[in-house]
Amino acid sequence: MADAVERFEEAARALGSAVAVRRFPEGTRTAADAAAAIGCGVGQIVKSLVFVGDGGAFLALTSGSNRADPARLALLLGDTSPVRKATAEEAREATGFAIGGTPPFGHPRHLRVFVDRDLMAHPGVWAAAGTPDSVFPISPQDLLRLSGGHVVDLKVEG
Ligand code: 5CA
Repeated sequence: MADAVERFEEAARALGSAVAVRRFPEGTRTAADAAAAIGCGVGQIVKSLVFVGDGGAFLALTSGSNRADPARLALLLGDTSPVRKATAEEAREATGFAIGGTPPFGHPRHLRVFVDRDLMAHPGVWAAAGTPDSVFPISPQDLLRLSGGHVVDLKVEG
């Protein structure tokens, strides 16, 4: 099986983007781990969170310093029932990658994507590149374009 980073790099290339992946042996599994390894603010880490609503799985690209609010996400979708976090198995099925390494785009099938407005305030952000030890830098504008996402207010306030 091809390394998941190679799969992601190939998928990014197919979208017309050359990503510069960096690997950290100490691990980047969580936003805090990634920020510590990179030496950036945790708010600059993109959490690629898979949720499940009435219409199936979708993605909430959430700043590392925020929590995604399931009630807000349900409102954005127009769902009547609350959304829930995907199980590890559902997340892999939806994105083709395991939790902890889920990239924000380059998935085998189309997923609806919401982008946390707070990510747009940074000159650059970092996201997972397929594995729990890989990340790549990207501008928020390119993140938006390549993910096909929509900027929304999705965080838990307060
Ligand atoms: N590599 C880092 C930052 S680039 C990363 O992928 N972070 S993350 O936040 O996008 O992925 C971890 C998230 O996966 C956790 O915040 C949590 O929401 C979710 N998660 C972790 N373990 C499980 C699990 N067993 N089942 C469902 N979701 C999980």
